[in-house]
Amino acid sequence: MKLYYATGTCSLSPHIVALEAGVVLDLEKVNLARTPHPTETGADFTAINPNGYVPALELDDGSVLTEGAAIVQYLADLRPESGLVPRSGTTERHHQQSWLNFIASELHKMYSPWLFHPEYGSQAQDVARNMLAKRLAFVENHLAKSGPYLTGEQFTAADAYLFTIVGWSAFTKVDLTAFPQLRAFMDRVAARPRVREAMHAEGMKIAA
Ligand SMILES: N[C@@H](CCC(=O)N[C@@H](CS)C(=O)NCC(=O)O)C(=O)O
Repeated sequence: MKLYYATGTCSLSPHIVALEAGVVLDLEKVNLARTPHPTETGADFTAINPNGYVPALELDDGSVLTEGAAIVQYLADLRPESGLVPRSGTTERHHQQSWLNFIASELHKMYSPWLFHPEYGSQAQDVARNMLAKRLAFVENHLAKSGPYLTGEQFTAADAYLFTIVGWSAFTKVDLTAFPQLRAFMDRVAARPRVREAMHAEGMKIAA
């Protein structure tokens, strides 16, 4: 299996989940700075994912699975004993999917593309930051009541995704000062050995 990734982007989430699950992946880096995006072996990434975005997971049967929320569930389901996602068909699994969808649609797609492209203008970026402040306050309250992780005591795929996306806050000037539970969550996840390993493998800066 091969994960197509770009350093520090949303593909960090499946990278973390694979390491936490003990699933061995080949990695192929995609250069998002060039269009169309080439991979590090010189392949045209749009031939792998026509939408041109990471993450994409090439399965052993040669098919390609896209969309981060689906990829993390696929990887975690390969190792059910890891507890990274609850068993399929359970209410707990539906809560996990609810979080993954919330992170994808309410957080991920609010940070990106809006806050990564100054050409959208400060008005659009202010709207995105205001909306994120509301959504992050919701996460803050939830962690205060039901933490330390999103679904309680167990670290899951949703936590890997939340960590990855909220990790963009400093770069995108999203202020986390009002969210102490969320900041503690970020420190907690950042301290996990497999999370550090994934970040190191991607060449990201790791807090001491
Ligand atoms: N809907 C996709 C979005 C993935 C996405 O936004 N990927 C970004 C990096 S975080 C990307 O590759 N952007 C480059 C591009 O769209 O050309 C998912 O949830 O996996």
